[in-house]
Amino acid sequence: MNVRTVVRAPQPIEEPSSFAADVLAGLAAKPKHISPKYFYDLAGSALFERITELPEYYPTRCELGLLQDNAPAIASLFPARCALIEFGAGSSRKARILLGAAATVETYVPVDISGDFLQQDVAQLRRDFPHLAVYPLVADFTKTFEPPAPIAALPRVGFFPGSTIGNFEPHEAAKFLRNAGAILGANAVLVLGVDLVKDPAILCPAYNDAEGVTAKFNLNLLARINRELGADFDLGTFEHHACYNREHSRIEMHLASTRRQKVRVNGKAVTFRAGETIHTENSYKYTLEAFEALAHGAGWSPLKVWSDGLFGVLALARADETKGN
Ligand code: AVJ
Repeated sequence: MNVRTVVRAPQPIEEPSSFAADVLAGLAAKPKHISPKYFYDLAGSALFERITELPEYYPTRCELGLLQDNAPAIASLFPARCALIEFGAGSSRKARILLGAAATVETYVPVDISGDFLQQDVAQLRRDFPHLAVYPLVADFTKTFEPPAPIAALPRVGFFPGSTIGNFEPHEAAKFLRNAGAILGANAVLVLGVDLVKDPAILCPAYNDAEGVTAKFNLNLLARINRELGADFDLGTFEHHACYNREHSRIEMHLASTRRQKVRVNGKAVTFRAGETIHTENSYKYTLEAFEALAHGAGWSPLKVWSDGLFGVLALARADETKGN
């Protein structure tokens, strides 16, 4: 098989029409909401890259530092001749840190719902890691999928960086972890990045940066709906709101209508009260204890944790594999 070919999962992947259907359903709901997975069109992905470089946005810097400082220790937990499966691989920047320290990884499988992003750096990866086989896989990792046939016999290590797990409701995060266990199988290790509960004086500016990049990122969702669904959102009449909800340990992002208005989306009228919001994202923050308890309930035992107090990188093992240890 040509490793430059994107392998399509045999399971049904997300239907192209679901963006329109999801947006219309979310705007008809009370309160209005749209899934954060729709932030990441080309413009949104570029804005997110800029967010990761903002002085206020600490998670990416913290995680890269933890991965760099501890790559040999993390890699030492990987089984020999394993496959590294990355869930939601946008760029392979973080995986490269692990791959550089883990000669034991034979195959790298970046999994993403968007084939465009996957194709991008496969060629460069192969040049940088000539002994590594790369099998990009287009699949929705919130559902189950079959790993590519060439890795059928290899023990697997999962990698889910970026605190992307924070976008899930806690029960969905548990479901993801159980699903990852089924995909990764026996002897699996899972390396996860998790953003931690902290002083709102640090949390809030990370989602309300002085330059307004996060506001642009949030508002791009309306621009995308205008572009792709022929809607007529006036971006000048919506404001970016981000606040920490202590009760639920999460940052919430909303788009607030500054006035009463009517918008047309895909031929349908959507009305807004003055101040009414569209809830666009939850970014859950965990204590290490709370996250370990969640993982435990989903069949994973903590092997080791690396943290700088702001962010955590956790290595988990399938609970059945550590029994009796
Ligand atoms: C990619 C989900 C981890 O929640 O911090 C950044 C997305 N939203 N700024 C996060 C995001 C606003 C990010 N995650």
